[in-house]
Amino acid sequence: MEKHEPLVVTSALPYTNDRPHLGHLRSTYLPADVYVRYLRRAGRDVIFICATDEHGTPIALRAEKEKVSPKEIVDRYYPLIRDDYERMGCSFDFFSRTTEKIHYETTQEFFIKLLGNGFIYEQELEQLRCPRCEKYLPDRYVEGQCPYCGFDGARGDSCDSCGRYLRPIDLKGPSCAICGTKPELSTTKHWFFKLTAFQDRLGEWLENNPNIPANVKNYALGWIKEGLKDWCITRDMTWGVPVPVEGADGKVIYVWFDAPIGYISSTKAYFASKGEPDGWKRYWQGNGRAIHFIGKDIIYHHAIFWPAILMGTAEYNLPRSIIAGEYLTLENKKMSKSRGWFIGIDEYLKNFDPDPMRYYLLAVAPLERDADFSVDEFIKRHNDELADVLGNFIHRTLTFIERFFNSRIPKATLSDEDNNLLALVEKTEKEVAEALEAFRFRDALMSIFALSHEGNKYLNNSAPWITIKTDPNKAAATLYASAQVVKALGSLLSPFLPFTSEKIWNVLNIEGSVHKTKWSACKEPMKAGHELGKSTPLFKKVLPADVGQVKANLIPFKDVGPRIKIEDFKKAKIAIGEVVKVEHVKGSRDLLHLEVDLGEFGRKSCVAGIAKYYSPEELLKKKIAVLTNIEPATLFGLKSEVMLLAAESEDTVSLLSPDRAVPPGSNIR
Ligand code: B3M
Ligand code: ZN
Repeated sequence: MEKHEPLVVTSALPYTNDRPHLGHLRSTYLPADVYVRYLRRAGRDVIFICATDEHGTPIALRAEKEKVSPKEIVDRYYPLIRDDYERMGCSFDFFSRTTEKIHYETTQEFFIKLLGNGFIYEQELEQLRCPRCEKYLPDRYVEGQCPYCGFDGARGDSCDSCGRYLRPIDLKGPSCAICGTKPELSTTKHWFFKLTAFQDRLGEWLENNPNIPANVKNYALGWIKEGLKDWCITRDMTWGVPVPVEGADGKVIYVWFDAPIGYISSTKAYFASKGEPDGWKRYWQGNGRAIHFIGKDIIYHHAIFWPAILMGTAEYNLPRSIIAGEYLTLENKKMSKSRGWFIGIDEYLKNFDPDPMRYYLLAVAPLERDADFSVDEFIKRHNDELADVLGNFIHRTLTFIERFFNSRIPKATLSDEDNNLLALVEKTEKEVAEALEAFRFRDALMSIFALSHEGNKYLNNSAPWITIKTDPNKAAATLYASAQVVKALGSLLSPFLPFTSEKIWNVLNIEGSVHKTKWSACKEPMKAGHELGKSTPLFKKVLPADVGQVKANLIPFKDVGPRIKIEDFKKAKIAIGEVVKVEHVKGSRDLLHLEVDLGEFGRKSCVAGIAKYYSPEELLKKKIAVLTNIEPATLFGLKSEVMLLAAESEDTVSLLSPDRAVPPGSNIR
């Protein structure tokens, strides 16, 4: 990277209708923060900008469902979202909002500029309209099936399954997200951005840009090959930036047009707050460049729409790079806000410190690969790597110095072995810097841990607790070198574990904050005689007895619902029945008709929807659990007097059978 380029680093602007979870942190905010923290210390002219993305249908829909104004929703979430990230250590220089006046102005300027340059035009088009709600249905106001991949939960703006950008009229079998009604087509006027005009330039820009990583490039080039379409950038709704031309009443600018402009308007807001209204230009014009950190689901918007908008204005530089983090699963299952399967940042921080999670998320997999969060793995890495390798090395080094040298860095004559260890610091510093410049966050962190590992090995082999008696000069040299490695670790870890490295700085009794030092501080040894503070262990190991509690604190176990009394349960009469007759129900694909022998309760008829999972042959003679006192029902003209009990999972159904021989009619309690 050109060392003189002023850099604005951004992380995707979160929608202001929900608090963030670990998936967001991992894909976008954490890597951006690590990168910026490194660049600042490397002396680069860099600012880290974020904002909440406060327009769009997700927020309008949410407001509608809660029967409040969208403004109320965004005012509620803005501070929560910002604080969640900041409490995890994300060190934004400025965290703005897209409802700021400066954002409206900037967005409208973009619109007018592009209109003037001939890249925005007006067109009548057919839109979906809900006859029941009596309104047009933009974006997420419609749900249906993706025309490309067949995914059923696609929305009118994009498909979560294949990642494609969609229009409401593209959806198959659309329905209104508010009331479920089938929408009708109706004609209205909208403004379009001439995306097709940029097809070739975008392709060239992507092909020839070595700073765009492969995942982003491949997706984007693939879409370009499929052919781009002009892009409707206005919507029939009231929540958003007003369209700054005549005849646009009741319409606002599409959220995905204004959101990325938020990167620029937030930079403006930042400098305005510092009393330097023109300061933003250094980062977006001249030789200033932007680096956008995003999640992989919004590559289209950042690698296609956004650069095209910038090209169309011809007033700003194109992004230097777009880094797209892949997904995080939770215990190997896709995280899902709607199913409650996720770990919120706020929930995490109620019981844990930020750094162990930062460590885990960065160490578990490279950013360009999917990663999994597993509590067992989290505990294992915390114990083995943070506590045993890093924490232990630091604590032992410092307590030996406290005991043997009165807490002062000893004077030392270094042997080759000691010098080798110190040479490793220089090598590690280089490796880490190189990896970070190339966005290889995991590699960078692993290099630092390799150094810590070597430090541990060196300390064990040199055994200063023995040499202090046999060869005190050697003990002094060992602890001198180890202490310098402790300092190096404190310095090198600062982008990754900002709280821990500050603690290390404090215990080393070095003045000021580690985050304000130069990146090269790791190579500046503490002088002999320098007095250290008192060391306490940096990480507390999770003991086997505490694992259950850690799990309970992390995993979003489902609530079992309202409790019932034992008397209520006893009302259900459940017994073992033996299947004595089975046949398919004529005219139904799913149903089987069974006769079940329930011993003293007699033979009962049962109609069950298990034909997809069991053949009649499989069921015959099987003993299974049956609810015997359910209200009888009639299905397809057949009497169903009892109900079979079965376990259900996502893809199958399993009947419950006793695992020892018991006669039909045995009660289950
Ligand atoms: N508000 C969030 C998302 O789609 C969206 C990002 C905007 S970045 C300019 O995850
Ligand atoms: Zn799809």
